[in-house]
Amino acid sequence: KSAKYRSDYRAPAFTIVKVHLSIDLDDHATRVHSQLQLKRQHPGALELDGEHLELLELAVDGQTRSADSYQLTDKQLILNDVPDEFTLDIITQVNPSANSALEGLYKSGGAFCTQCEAEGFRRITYYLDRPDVLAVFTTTLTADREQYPYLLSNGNLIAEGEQDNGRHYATWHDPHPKPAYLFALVAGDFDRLEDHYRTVEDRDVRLELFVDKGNLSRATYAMESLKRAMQWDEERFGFAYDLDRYMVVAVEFFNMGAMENKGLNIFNSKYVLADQATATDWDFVHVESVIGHEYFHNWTGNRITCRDWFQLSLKEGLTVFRDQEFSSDLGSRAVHRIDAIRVMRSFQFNEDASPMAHPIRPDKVIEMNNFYTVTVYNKGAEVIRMLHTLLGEQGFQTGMQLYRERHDGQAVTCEDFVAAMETANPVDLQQFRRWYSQAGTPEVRIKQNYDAEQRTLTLNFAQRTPATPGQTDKAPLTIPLLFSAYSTTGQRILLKGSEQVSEHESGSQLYVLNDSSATLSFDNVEEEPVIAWLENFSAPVKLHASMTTAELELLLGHAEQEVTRWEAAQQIYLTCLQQAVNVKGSAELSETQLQALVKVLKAPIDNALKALIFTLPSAEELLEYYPTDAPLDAIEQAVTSLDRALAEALVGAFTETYNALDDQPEDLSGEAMADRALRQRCLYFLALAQPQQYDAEVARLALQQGNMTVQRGALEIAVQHQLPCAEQVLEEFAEQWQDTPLVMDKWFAVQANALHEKTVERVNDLLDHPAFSLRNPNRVYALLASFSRNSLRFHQQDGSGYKLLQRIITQLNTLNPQVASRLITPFMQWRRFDTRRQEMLKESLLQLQQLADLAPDLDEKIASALE
Ligand code: BAL
Ligand code: ZN
Repeated sequence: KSAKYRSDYRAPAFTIVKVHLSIDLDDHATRVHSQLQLKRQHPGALELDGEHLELLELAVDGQTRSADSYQLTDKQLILNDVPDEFTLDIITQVNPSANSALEGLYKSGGAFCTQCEAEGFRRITYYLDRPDVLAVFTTTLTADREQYPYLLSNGNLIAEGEQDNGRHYATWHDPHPKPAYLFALVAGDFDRLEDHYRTVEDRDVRLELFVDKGNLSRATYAMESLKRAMQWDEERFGFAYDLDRYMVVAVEFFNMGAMENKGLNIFNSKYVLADQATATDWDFVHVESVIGHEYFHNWTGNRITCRDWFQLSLKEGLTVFRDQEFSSDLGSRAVHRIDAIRVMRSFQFNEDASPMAHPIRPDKVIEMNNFYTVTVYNKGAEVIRMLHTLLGEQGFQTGMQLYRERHDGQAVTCEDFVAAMETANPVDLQQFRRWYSQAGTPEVRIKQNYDAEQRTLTLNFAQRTPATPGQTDKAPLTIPLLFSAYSTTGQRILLKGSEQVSEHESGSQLYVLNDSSATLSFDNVEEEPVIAWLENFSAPVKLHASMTTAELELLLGHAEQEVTRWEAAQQIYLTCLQQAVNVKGSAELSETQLQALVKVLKAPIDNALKALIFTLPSAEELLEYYPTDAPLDAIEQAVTSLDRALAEALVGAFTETYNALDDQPEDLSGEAMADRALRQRCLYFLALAQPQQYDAEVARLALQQGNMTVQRGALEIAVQHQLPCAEQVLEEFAEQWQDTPLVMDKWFAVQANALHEKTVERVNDLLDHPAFSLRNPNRVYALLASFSRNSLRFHQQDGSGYKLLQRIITQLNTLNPQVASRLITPFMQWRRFDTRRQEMLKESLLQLQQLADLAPDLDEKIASALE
């Protein structure tokens, strides 16, 4: 596969006005008759995409074409000699049962389903498989009636009926022109949950959720979430739903989380099925946010779509921002913000520092599937959030409305979005646009100077973005810095007198750094303030503000913004951890730090926030600070010793907190979830400090059915701390849940995440477990993606982690390249480690590169890693 460049965009010679698909579903030989109405837009041949297809017939305006009148390759069907407007009939055949890549049409369990984004439709029929070709689809599905009672596709059902051979058919019509990536079909036997929603425009929408038989009771939370999402989008963005039906189908085999196909979302079952017994509190949160995310795509993605795949962040960055706001408006804003910040710091900064670093709008792509990344999605959302910070809620919404007025029904670019925001607001976003074109994590340095005699405060700012592959010279970015200043007694102070600083609607003050260096001065400042910078993570940057521990303790105890308190705790931990790494010793917390933390535990603040404050930075977050020759052993010692130091010093406070919190297994309220999260953190530390004393309690909770948050949490503690009960508990838990794959995934993940040295061997053994299968992406993610993120064990000195993952990637290369490609991430940064590890990692990459039939997904990443 060759590289494509953003700058090479050309509109296609033809567009497709209408398409009628007749799909005769069969496990091994599905016949697809596609009738296209084509219309010329530019000179040139008609170049249709198609892969893994058997062409049976081709006719132009009803006249059969012989094989010498077209060119057929394994990727394209090219017709040169065609009229400017004509009808093209194509009959092809595919084998859904042989499709283990799960792109195009495939079987998931007993059902047929599709995944077309980004380029899966070309595995169903020859087509102009690109997002700037918008066609009106009519789809007729035919299948065996008994096996496949439900036949679903996009839009509205316009006809259905029986055939005399035991088969039946259904015809669907979607009035909204759409690109092929939003096409979907499902055929199968399901349990169905129905509800209704009346939109603000008075449309009665029938909502239907399809799940595997026997799972109906686990679908209600998703349905409630859907109704909340529909209402929220009307209220906050003014977007109402536009069809009479909205269907969601949950399937067992799915590469991604879910897919926003018009009117017919297809979901990975893990983001639909949830009840208290089998799903954790975070699972419920994820169900709500993914249901929201796919629903919000109806406007940001479907009605207004992408011109080309380089613009993916146009819909994904914006829709992630929207789903984050949805979760924050409905739940705890701070908790959701902290979650998003952790994703950025643990994964996106890492990607920015890797050979696959790319801007949120990439310039060069070989395999599009490789660009569904934390950069395009999560950094993309941070870029939208910065616009929101700069423009304010009202300005942002005015921009959104103009974007909609200008582009409804079109396939557009990121530039079109920024231009709408700019026209709708009195702002020049010329420099801001660099966020779309520059890769890498900017670093911001802030120095503070207080002259007590003159009572002046001087702040010096500098920004710099390190070079990334193919981009050596970086220009300064527009960086919104939210901040709050505090007196030494913890009183909020407003820094006044600078035109460049404004009061922001979030409650913080705002300074926008535009230049590579800048200075701000303030007169009449009574005392040297303690300043919390980058509040709410107001820009996706690394901040160096050299705060003292005393200043951080003050912010931990007094900051008005909850996220700032959490941030102060993280900085305290990180400073301890880095000191320990530097001396290759154990991490320690000072008496004042411990006291400050005990105060947090007793303070009248949200228990969910407390739980997060008592969640220490991971080894992966710490690794970010060591771009070369990463001291893995010292990091392991630092991380484990800090856990222990905190556990042992705070036994009393943890015991008191643990005993005071109620266990309310039935309650799904935010408050009950927060209590469970804090109880879990306390138990984690208590079982570490007093393993014998807590062994029985942990075992009891891990096996007591009723609330999966509690059960999984206890299981994790048993395994992580290798409590005496661990093996017994693992065995009995597996017996309890052997028939519930999504719960078994937790069981796999807990073992793959464990920091202790037996993990590699255990993961190896689990590959043979009857509940495991390489064919199901959820199983692979649970066991192997978890393991690939467990840096300390993956990089184990003897190289056994490397060998294990290399073996799996080799198998998945042919089975499911998209999933294989996700697992290769930890190999990419091989240059960051010591010589011995570098040699082993490089050898694995070289061996993978030699594979016969190496998938383009892997080829692109390996080539960039070795460049
Ligand atoms: N469009 C792919 C899945 C998602 O981001 O919603
Ligand atoms: Zn999305």
